[in-house]
Amino acid sequence: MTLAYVALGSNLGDSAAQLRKALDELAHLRGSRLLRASSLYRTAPVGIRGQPDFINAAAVFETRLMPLEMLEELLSLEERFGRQRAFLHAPRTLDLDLLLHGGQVIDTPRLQLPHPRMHLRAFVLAPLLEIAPDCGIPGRGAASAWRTATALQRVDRLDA
Ligand code: PH2
Ligand code: MG
Ligand code: MG
Repeated sequence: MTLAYVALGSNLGDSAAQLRKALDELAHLRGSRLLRASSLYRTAPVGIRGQPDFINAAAVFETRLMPLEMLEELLSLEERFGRQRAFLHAPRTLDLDLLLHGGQVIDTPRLQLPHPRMHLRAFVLAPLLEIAPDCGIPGRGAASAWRTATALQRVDRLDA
């Protein structure tokens, strides 16, 4: 069994409701056990202009799925939530990004692990550190060490 970390995001429709529903679905992810899910966070868009705020969260699983199998499961869940890909970074009902899968380092067009930008994004780090304060990123060191570098990115935890 391997620990796998997933980032959730949405900025189209009722994003908070969609993330809560996605977490309910992820509790039944094939070959996996959802160990912990973070709070929801309202976050300023990063690398995108003129879009609404996002709701973001993170979850950690124990899984027997291989990384590409897990990716396929996540993409099919995005589709069931009506994800459209009109253009790069188009507003989305649900985005599920595989961040880490054990200590695996993978660099293929289909999948990169660890997620190549996770350490630069407060919307990933804040929820991730809530559920895994000691989380390490292969090749980057402690996730917590990157939080200061992202301190200017707005992330607000929503009330439970
Ligand atoms: N996702 C992106 C790009 N920018 N910004 C925020 N705040 N939240 C996201 O989930 C997000 C983003 C690409 O997937
Ligand atoms: Mg993403
Ligand atoms: Mg994605």
